Amino acid sequence: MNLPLSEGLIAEANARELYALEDEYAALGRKLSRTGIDIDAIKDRVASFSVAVPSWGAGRGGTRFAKFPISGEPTNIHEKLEDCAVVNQLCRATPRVSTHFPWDKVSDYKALREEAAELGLSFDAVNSNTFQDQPGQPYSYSSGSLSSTVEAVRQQAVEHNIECIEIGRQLGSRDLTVWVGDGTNFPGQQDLVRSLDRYLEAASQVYVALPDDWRMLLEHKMFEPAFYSTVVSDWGSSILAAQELGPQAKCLVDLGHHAPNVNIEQIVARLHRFGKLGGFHFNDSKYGDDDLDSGSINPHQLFLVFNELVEAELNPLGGFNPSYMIDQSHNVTDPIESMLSSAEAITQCYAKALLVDRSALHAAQEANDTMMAFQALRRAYTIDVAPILAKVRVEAGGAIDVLSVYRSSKWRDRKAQQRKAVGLGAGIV
Ligand SMILES: [Mn+2]
Repeated sequence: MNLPLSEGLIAEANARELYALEDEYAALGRKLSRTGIDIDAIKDRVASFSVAVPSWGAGRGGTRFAKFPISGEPTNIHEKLEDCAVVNQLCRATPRVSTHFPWDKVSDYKALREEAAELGLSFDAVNSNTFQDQPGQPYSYSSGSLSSTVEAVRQQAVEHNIECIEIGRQLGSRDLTVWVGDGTNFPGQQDLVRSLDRYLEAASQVYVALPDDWRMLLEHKMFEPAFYSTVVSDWGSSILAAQELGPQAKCLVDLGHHAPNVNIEQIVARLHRFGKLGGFHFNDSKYGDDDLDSGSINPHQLFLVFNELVEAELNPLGGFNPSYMIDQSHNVTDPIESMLSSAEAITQCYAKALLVDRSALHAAQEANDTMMAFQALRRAYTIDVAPILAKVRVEAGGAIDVLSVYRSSKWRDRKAQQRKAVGLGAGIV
């Protein structure tokens, strides 16, 4: 393996922090043991948690209006993998990268898989793209893709998804995530029933191309780029589509793809109840699909989502193996720093959810003791789990203080000398 940052740099920085960390970890361990919790057992479960990062998250995103690139930003999948490897080397919680096609196209996927392995990475879900046109593409997706009224357009979108599966097989992926931008901007623009019929018929052609051990993850989104209606608009449409397609079709919940103030943790619980929760995209939101950094606006909601995910883990109902991924647009930060900070926020909420006294919670729920049920959650949420996460990182070879080590590595400055500049232009949404 050939990791991008100097191991000596990380070890030296850790050595300066280690005494304080051991002291804080021991104090937290004593506090938790008074309520019957073994901190080392929690630490082991946190160590086995991971979340994928998206290849596109390594670049500066943008809004519909503009993108402001930074020097040293990655310009191709090879450079993106390097940056993802920096994130994982420091935080040790993001060992998989989710690819997106055609953005990450290369001529040799076997070689790409080896290149990733050399950086300590493997590949997560493959994401298809039928929401924008590519140069030389025979048909436009301007009026939809899998739900288009034009058969040749639907066929082109089906073939692209099947090509993504083929690429994913070579990369070692086992999930195809399908989000379509299909929808309408005007009442009456399309028939709301027939457009869903066309989507289901085309999606079933993708479904039958799935290898037996693959899943098709359907990602719904309420609006944008279509602003009146979208074909797979909400978790209701998503679960109905997944049920119609078959057992390998599951629903993927993106935190930003709902109506404002929707109870997302309840959606998680519902989808799990019917065996259809396949994946989760982490980000945060103030107004809509803002794609802000995870936990930056509403960390309590993130905790409540993890509370349901941990319940699902403990009660798998015949199978629970969700694909977790960070899905954010880093418009004003160094993407590596945002992914480090987000991986920390996500893992913190997982750790806090593990600290919930489940028997006290369930007993209070059964007895209709509202306040004690709420307090079971509140007690766990208010515990500072930072020492557990830092201990997990340091034991896996990562950094205690990820951001400070990243900055002292001068990675971005060095890459600014080596990488070609990214052009200005519109952002990705
Ligand atoms: Mn998403």
